[in-house]
Amino acid sequence: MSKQKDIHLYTASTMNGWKPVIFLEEAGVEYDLTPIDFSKKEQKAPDYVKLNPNGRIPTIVDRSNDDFVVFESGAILWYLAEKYGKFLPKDPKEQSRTLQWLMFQMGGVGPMMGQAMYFQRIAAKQGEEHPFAIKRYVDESRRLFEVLNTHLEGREYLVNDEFTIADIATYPWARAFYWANVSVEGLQHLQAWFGRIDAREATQRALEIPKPFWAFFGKGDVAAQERENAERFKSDVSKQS
Ligand SMILES: N[C@@H](CCC(=O)N[C@@H](CS)C(=O)NCC(=O)O)C(=O)O
Repeated sequence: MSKQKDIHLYTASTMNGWKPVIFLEEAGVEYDLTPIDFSKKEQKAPDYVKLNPNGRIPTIVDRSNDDFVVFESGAILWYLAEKYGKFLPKDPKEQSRTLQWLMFQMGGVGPMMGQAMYFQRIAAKQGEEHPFAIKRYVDESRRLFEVLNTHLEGREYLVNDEFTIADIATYPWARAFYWANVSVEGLQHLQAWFGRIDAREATQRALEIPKPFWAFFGKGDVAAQERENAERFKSDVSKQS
């Protein structure tokens, strides 16, 4: 029997779910993976909620550290970065900058785009039409993109020229602008940053784990994947009405 890996990752093919996968693939760390199936509500199963009190993905268990459990994707990235000494600058100021952009993603880009996606791709497909909410979240996401664009002028990555966990956290969200219907027109520095990370083999490999969901990026059979996605969150919409 093959030896268990130190890191056991529970995840699914979503923007938050890909963050630790991108880290592990980029760092070349081997890990065990348990895919979580939303259509079966596995993220709400009592045994899983003991690991992740929020009932969401991702979660890691570090078997080499007394089965230490980490939930919240930003905290997972920070934990892995410290454990493996990767994608986190050593200099205290640079490290603080990394944390600032990580928080900007966790508190801004992720939640705003997440709601923009939810209202358009899930709620609307289940008959809940809320144009005011959609406009609010799409506009706010675009505003955050403009902040990223201005910051990225003259920089390769969010923290100067070093690929860090701030890029790992922000990329899967911002790159899914298509799915949220947020325009990136005129944002050439943001687009150039997309291009740089699009060219990173390990990151692109990670986007296929546990399985690809190309519709987020406007590719493949978008209508079919949209139906599949709306279906897996159907019960969330019916709970609201
Ligand atoms: N703040 C959390 C958010 C996690 C989250 O919302 N995960 C979504 C997928 S991107 C999820 O598990 N959704 C399933 C559900 O809502 O039941 C994190 O960053 O880890």
